Amino acid sequence: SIPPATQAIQTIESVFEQQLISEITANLKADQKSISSKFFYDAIGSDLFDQICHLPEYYPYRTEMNMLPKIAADMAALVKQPIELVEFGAGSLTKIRILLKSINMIQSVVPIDIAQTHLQKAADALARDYPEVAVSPIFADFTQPLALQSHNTLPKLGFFPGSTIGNFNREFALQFLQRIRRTLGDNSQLLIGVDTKKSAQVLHRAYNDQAGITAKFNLNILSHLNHIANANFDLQKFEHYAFYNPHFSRIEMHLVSQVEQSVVINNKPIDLHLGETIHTENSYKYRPDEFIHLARMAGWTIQQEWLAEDDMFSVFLFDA
Ligand code: AVJ
Repeated sequence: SIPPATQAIQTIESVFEQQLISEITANLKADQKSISSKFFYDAIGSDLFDQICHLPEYYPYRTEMNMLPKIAADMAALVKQPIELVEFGAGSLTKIRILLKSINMIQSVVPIDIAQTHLQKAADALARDYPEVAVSPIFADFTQPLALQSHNTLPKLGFFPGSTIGNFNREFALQFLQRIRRTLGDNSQLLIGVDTKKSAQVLHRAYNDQAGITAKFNLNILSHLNHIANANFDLQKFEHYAFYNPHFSRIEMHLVSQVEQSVVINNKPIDLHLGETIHTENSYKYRPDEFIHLARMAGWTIQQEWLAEDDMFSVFLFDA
């Protein structure tokens, strides 16, 4: 028979899954249908995202990566006591590695990500390469409140690169920044990468690449739902559509229904009209002063700011 501890974990997991499925169906019944961006990241989606990062049109990843060695060197001079690095949405841990290379005061690393297998592999590899650093991955949806069961009293450095904060609307971004300030504690700092406002054409191209990888990434969210929410989306009946909405300073990604259709999800039908869209992602862009203002409203004090050439990307260090 199954030992009690295992049973308890299974119960928690299925409650978690049921909550996710209710959330998914509710959003697909709304006036403007939507699927939360966090569902992009199944194994295939995580791989496709890594491919997006290496596309010529997708400047945010490349630009931030080119900034990080200098940022890490500047940080190394600032960090004079042992710290714990906590990354929200850690993915493949490529960026953590750049920080570890320069900031030798990082004694412990807590990467948080929703893509379990992807993170487990990356965390194992990191632990092998840095045997002196404690690596404690957390598999969680970091958009939900989350307690860090602190296994030490080290001051925390929060790390939220890649402009993932751009997925949140302003209200939720503010709430998130407030919440992680509480989670990380009074002594903490936050290093965060934010994409900037720029030419609408440059933005448009970054989400409409020639190779069609972003389209695949967008469509793959449907195949992920087919697996986790018992849905029957036919990917052939949807088209990738991404555009810059200057009124909200955000890229919007949608999936446009190419026909009148009915999709079944968790045994319930969802009707889609020809041309109706499912909104899958927002990617908000901020002027540096706007973002500093938002962070200040959440209780964070600006410590240092790094801007890429032509202000293509921004990285900020805040004190709690
Ligand atoms: C991971 C949220 C920063 O918004 O640019 C890339 C995701 N979507 N191409 C972004 C994404 C389409 C990316 N973030």
